[in-house]
Amino acid sequence: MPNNMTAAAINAPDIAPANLKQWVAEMAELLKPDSIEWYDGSEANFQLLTEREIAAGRLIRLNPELRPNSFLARTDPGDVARVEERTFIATETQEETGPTNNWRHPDELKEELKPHFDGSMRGRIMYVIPFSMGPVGGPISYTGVQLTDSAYATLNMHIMTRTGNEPLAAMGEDSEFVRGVHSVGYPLVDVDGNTRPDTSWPCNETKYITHFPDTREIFSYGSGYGGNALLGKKCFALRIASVIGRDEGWLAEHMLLIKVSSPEGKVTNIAAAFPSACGKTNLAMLQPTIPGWKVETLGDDIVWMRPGEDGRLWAINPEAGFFGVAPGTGIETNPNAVETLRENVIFTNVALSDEGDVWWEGLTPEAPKHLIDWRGRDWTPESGVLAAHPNSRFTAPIEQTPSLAAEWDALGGVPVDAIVFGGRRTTNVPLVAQSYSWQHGVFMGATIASEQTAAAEGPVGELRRDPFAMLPFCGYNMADYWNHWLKMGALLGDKAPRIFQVNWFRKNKEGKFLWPGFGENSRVLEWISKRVQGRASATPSPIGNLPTDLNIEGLEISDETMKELFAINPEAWLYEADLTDKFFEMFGDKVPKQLRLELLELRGRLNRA
Ligand code: GTP
Ligand code: SPV
Ligand code: MN
Repeated sequence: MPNNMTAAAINAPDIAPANLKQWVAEMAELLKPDSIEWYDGSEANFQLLTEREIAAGRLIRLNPELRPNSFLARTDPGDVARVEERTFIATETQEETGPTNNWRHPDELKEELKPHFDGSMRGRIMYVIPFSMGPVGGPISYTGVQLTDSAYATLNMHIMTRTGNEPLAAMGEDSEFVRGVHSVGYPLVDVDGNTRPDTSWPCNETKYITHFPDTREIFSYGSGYGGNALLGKKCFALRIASVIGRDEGWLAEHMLLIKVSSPEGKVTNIAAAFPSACGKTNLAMLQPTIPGWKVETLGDDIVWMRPGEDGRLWAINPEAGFFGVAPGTGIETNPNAVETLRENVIFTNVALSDEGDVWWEGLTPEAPKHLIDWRGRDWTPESGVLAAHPNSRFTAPIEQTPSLAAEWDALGGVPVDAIVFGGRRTTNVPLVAQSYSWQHGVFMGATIASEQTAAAEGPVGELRRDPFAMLPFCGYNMADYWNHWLKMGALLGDKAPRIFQVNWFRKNKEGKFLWPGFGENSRVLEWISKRVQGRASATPSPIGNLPTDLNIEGLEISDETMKELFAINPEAWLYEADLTDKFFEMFGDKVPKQLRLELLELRGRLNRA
């Protein structure tokens, strides 16, 4: 690529706006790719890239009879999850990003990144991916453009977002867009022109997942995996969008979105925030076990919510696909997900069967006799290692979901009736509780703790605070974010959704789950729906209103277990309150006084219990 990029070399389609072409040219000068291709979002373009990747040995086509138009990718064993330690937010002051994010000054970070990105695409194709988060042209939607040297990332973006000519044509001259630059950091040609062969999963040991909220830019380097590389997802739709939401008066959240219908046809739309790998996809596709109730899928990972003209909170799922955790997804636990995966899927780090299909722990009760594991090695049930990586994933189009709600791509979204916070808690936290107010609900969300999962590098199982399930995803100071939530509540007034907390993961002394979970969670959804409609009853407890009429008909569960599921131990909770104090200390005087008041009141209720 010549240093002075000519208009022809940019290879831009006629419809591309001038400011976009200008930016692509500037970036190409830095990245120095061999060539530039604009992704047009068509099936033909998708096929072209899959064929290229198969020929290069970076993608395996699965048996078309068993899994049509589906593919398997195996990553480098060092590139299997989000890297929170290497995720940065760049703002003028450290105070803006707060104590839960890695901070850098924008100028310093750009300087630091430059040598890494300089020539990082040598010998490669740079794909230009225009995309829309949310339906193209919707009032809550936003446009982004990702530059990437990864065909894998491009193919995943095709499934996860609305890509190509449609969002490009809707851009208009000088319109705003979020700029995302992604490089795996494995150039095939060096400065002197020496070439080297590609690997089956190019990446770099040095990784940078960086965000510049003020200029709405993302620079991601060194990883090809998931949220590190699909820039529309966590980088844009959560970290950058949370800042846009703060400035414009809306919310960008790590939530699923479902439409729950009662037997009488009464609809409750529910948004729920659970940390990574804590059951969002499962709840989003839940098949109720209780007669007459229906749950329909709107989204499983990200929700954008904005007050509508009617004063209610309206929500969209900005994505168009699922990037879901494979292990534990089976016919018993999530039949809708299994059905969603029948074709047109990219699987990453799952096992390959001898028939050319996929397998992972939990797909079927019994493992096949022989597999190729996620690292490409022979595997048998006696191998003593996992066949699929614990954070192995599927990328599948949302439209393939049997439980998909008709409103899933409605331009303005759906009105939200209830917001639910959850986490993975072995102890203390009851199956379900309702907050006493919006303010108390924000306190619930702000103080959620959860046991860490394999979705990010780090100590699996360790209990950590994950406020609003947004710890790794909030693009600004978490205390300011709580304040933003409080302000949104004041704005919504009595039209604000009701707020609940749930926990499917409480265990007994023997370490067994107390609650059957999965489809049976519909019983909790029923109670939440009825509470919203004023048709269910509750009794106050120190931590919130607990159900007195949870429907457990047909469920084999002892009175004792039910008691254990809802037990509130004041001492244990007072200890948690002390931990909350410590947690709040991190944010100093930025913690909204309303939340300090809620903590005081919680302690009061616990001391009286
Ligand atoms: P991200 O995509 O990482 O944001 O996560 P997610 O919240 O969508 O995760 P997902 O739904 O894929 O969570 C999967 C894990 O949660 C699997 O290990 C499931 O077995 C487990 N899980 C989901 N629902 C339940 C439940 O009701 N009970 C129990 N015990 N486990 C559950
Ligand atoms: C999560 O970790 O919450 C995910 C997967 O949804 S990733 O897109 O990799 O962040
Ligand atoms: Mn997620």
